[in-house]
Amino acid sequence: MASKRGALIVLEGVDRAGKTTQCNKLVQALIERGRPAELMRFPDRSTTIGQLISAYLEKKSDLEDHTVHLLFSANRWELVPVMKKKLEQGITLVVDRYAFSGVAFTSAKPGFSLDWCMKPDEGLPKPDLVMFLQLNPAEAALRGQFGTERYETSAFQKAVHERFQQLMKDSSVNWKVIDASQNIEGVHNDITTHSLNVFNEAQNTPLGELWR
Ligand code: NYM
Repeated sequence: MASKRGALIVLEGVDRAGKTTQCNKLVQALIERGRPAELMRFPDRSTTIGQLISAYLEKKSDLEDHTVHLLFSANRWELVPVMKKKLEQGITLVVDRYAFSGVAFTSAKPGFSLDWCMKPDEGLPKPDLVMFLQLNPAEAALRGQFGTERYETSAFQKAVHERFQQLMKDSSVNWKVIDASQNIEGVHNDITTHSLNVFNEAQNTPLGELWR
């Protein structure tokens, strides 16, 4: 009998919602429970495409808005073979941002529809679970100064937050909203519970295609 596939679990949210901390803690918790798990993050700045994106985010280069949107998407597609292989091997992937960040951030710019932004990511491996770390922009602001990368302003983050709320209306995606204003352990417990609940289903259904 073929071995059971891993689950594809994504964490999303506005900047400073605690995604990276929680992704690391979730990987650790899954491994401790005997479930092989690995962390991935997008953008993956280590590839050639990722380096173009990184320079753009660090404001070392300028890129036209459609172009950079397509680069973010290409950066996901180039990792798809690796993702599929790991999932087939039974490894669960915990992913720090995915296509939802891609759509929320670009569509927060003037002149970009959600529909246009979603197209390039159509057909990506579909997450079994997407957890949105909900933190309103005012609470995020209380967590200290924004960094210096592109998009790190409160006005832009507010627009991104609104786009995420629109994306979450799509019932074809298994969204769970997590209250990210709790302490780190509280958020972690919620995330772990949702993740463990999704395993059975993931193991017994083939990997789907996003937005198809
Ligand atoms: N970002 C991230 C996008 O604009 N589009 C995308 O497709 C993805 C995955 O990049 N502000 C933005 C969101 C963040 C920035 O992310 C870098 P991080 O997690 O800070 O490295």
